[in-house]
Amino acid sequence: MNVLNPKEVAEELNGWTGGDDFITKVFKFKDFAQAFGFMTRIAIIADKMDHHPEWFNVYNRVDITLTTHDAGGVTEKDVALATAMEEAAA
Ligand code: H2B
Repeated sequence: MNVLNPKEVAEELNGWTGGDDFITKVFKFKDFAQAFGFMTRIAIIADKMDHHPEWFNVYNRVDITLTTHDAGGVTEKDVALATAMEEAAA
């Protein structure tokens, strides 16, 4: 799969930052239930996509890192999952 430039990818998304081989964003919710509801919806979508986030949750905050391990960088799969996250958090 084609590896993309993380900084260029991040610029096309809302609030994402590009690192060496990943894109990252901190999502903030009203409370834990909202954050975990988001994670639950994304878990189902991610598993169907066979593309899984690296994430860390504390209360209303979900720190997300997206990378395609098989490709060693950011790919269209990460763009698709990030876009699904934007829709789920809206
Ligand atoms: N998720 C992510 N983020 N990157 C991968 O390369 C990846 C994945 N590979 N989920 C999938 C699963 C692969 O390991 C399985 C065997 O299909």
